[in-house]
Amino acid sequence: MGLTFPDRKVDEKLRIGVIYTRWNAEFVGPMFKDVKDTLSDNGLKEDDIVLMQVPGAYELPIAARLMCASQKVDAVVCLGVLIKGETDHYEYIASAVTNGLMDLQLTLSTPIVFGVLTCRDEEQAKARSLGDKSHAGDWALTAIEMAQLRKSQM
Ligand code: DLZ
Repeated sequence: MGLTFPDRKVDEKLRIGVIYTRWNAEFVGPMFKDVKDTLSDNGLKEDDIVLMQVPGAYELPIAARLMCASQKVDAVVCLGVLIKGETDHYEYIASAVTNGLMDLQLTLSTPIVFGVLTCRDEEQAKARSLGDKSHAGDWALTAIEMAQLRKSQM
């Protein structure tokens, strides 16, 4: 069950972007730390991790587009937490972000890792952003693997 990664050393220069939201910062913060720590543990230098903060998840696609256009990143990880409220707002934002990020990576040929949690409540957000159930470290490894794949094909 779950995902395994090839035992691959980062012996080439990779630049990876991490875009993260201020909305639900108490849950996004730990995911951000896991992603950054995992990138560093796998050989990325501080200067090669490009950071950008945005207000909410809805801003992730445009921020990713701007970052890809200006920073020459090999892959981007987008981090956010959407928590279902009483209206349908959540559904609109979740599908706009999901579709926006997928369209963007296919258009730009720059891998964009989907690190956006869609949660029914704060309890679930806490469980998925902290501890054993968090996938944030895997998102960093996915970004490295996809950045290397992109480099090998360009
Ligand atoms: C408006 C809104 C709501 C209701 N919920 C969330 C959320 O759970 N997570 C999140 O990242 N952002 C939320 N936002 C803000 C939108 O993503 C966006 O920032 C605003 O609609 C402005 O475009």
